[in-house]
Amino acid sequence: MRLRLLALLASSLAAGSLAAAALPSCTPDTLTGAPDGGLGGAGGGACTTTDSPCPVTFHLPLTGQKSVELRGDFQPGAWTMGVPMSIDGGEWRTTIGVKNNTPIHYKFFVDGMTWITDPANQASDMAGNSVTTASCPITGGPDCGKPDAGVDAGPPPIIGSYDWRQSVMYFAFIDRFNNGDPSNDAPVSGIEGPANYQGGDYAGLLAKINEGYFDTLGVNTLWLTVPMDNPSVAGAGSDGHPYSAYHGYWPSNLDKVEEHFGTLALLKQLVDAAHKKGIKVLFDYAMNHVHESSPTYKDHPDWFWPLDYNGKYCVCGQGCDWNDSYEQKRCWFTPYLPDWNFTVTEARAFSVSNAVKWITDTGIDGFRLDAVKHIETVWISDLRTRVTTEIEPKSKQHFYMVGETFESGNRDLVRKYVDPSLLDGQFDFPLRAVVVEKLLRRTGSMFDLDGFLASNDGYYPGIMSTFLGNHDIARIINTAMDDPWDAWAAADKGYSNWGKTPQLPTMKSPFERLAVAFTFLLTTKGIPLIYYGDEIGMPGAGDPDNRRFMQWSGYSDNQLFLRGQIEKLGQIRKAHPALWRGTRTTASVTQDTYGYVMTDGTDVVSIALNRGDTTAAVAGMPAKGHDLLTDTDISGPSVTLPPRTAMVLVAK
Ligand SMILES: [Ca+2]
Ligand SMILES: [Ca+2]
Repeated sequence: MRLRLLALLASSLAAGSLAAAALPSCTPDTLTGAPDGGLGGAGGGACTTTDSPCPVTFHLPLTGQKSVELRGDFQPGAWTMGVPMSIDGGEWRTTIGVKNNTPIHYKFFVDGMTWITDPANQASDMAGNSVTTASCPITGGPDCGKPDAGVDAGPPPIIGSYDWRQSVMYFAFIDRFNNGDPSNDAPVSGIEGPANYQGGDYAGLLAKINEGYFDTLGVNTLWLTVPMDNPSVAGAGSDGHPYSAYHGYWPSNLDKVEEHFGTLALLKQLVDAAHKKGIKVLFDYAMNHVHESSPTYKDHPDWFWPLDYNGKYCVCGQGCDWNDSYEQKRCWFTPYLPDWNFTVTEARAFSVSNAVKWITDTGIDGFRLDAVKHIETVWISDLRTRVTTEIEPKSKQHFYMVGETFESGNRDLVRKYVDPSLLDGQFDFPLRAVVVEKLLRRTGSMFDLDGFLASNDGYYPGIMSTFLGNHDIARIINTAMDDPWDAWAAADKGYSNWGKTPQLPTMKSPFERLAVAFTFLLTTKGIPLIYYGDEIGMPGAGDPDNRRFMQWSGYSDNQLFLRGQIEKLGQIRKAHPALWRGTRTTASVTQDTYGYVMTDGTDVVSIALNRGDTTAAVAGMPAKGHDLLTDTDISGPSVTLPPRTAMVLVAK
């Protein structure tokens, strides 16, 4: 992790100095034939203005390079973090949209170390960068290019009146959240409690929506577990315990609702109730595999990869490799989960149609897409095309798709799918890793966090989801303890996912640290995700202990403190657009403190964090400020923070 951070810092410094030298004050408007400018900008009678993006394709012959990035001034920050080029035939290639009739300056950044000009383009500026100007024809009438009412003009493009950047998301893990109908509990025989159905259902979630639980918490977007019918059978887990499909990731009858959760009518009622409250609903959609009991598999075995791959028993992590770029797409997660082969056109069309039908049947607003790197990418682009042509013209809103690529150390792979033709965003695993290390485990210093953010703020061309915990990670309160718990240390102490598992901490400090970390998430861009129960610091080891049933009563004072802080932060975020769409600038950094300012026009909010266990001063804050968390006036510009606290300040 440390090496990775240093490498990123070094590369951004090198590129920064180059960028400064690369921008001449006056540049001749050089139009060259090298990149393929002006392709299809007016295709299909689309409205094209002088401000419309005009597509340009860049090429570089393949001569053994390991990686090539296009860098330049075509978008903010692209001299530091460019656009990765892909191998296509015998060349590296990428297509980007650039401003029409406006010169751009660029270079290719090869193997993460060498800058070269475009060999196919002789035009260059005085600093030695390649220069090109794309030209697309101007079409359309006098209203062409004017945004529809209510559309925010900020990137990325947003359809409709809802700006997804203002979402605060909550993962309601249906079986473990709230039991509103004991008649459908039906645990599967022979399975221990932690791996069995525990009774949560749509009726339970609907009750909490109507009670206003999410409004109070400042949550306006729900992520629900996979709704598709799973079989009521046992399957062997990798830990040797038999499991049920309480998690929803064993889809069988793809067009039916899981009966432990409720009916399609109830699910539709739940979505409608959420919408009445201004709450968006996302389903988890599992498209990598089906359960072997699925009629779809029985009827069409040729739609799935065979378990035998040239004599290899192609279960991921056994005969096939989780990380091999080919095998990871065709391997079976377990011997009872046949893996879709989406290179088969008919199979892909069937599966994409199934996903579209769930949208039209229920009126949901987005998908959380599971295990993205394990499916053929064309499935995602096919779904995006159908959503764009069939769903959005009717809903008049953008359908948000966020993916899961469980990669903390590979930002390029995470970013690969964040593209207008694929996903709007992904869960920001790399950012989570840094935030957990710096704010909860207190390793290194806050300079590390600042250095990471310097490159991460502009890294993804979409709306990412930021988070601390999820259903695949041991509960985050453990990591925030004075003596941070983690999987390997826990094993030393005799803890495991089954048997001896962590209890609710009795001291306040871990709850305070979590409140500081949530302050960071709720005052920076990205859609903050709250994993159910993290708002009250529920403890738990790894899967399945991180999926205990939601606690609804008997809270400790520390739990109420943490939830109260998150409720305040949710309301503050709602009241201050700077926190979700503003620009972040660093105000001050020390070993244990971090100050930054979020700005959106006249909305300016300053945030001070102290992760340390002693009182500390944070510089760069307003001279006369008001702390929205404690509702008190504060004198700056240096403010004093007690141990493990944060301030969210507006100028008075
Ligand atoms: Ca139930
Ligand atoms: Ca697959």
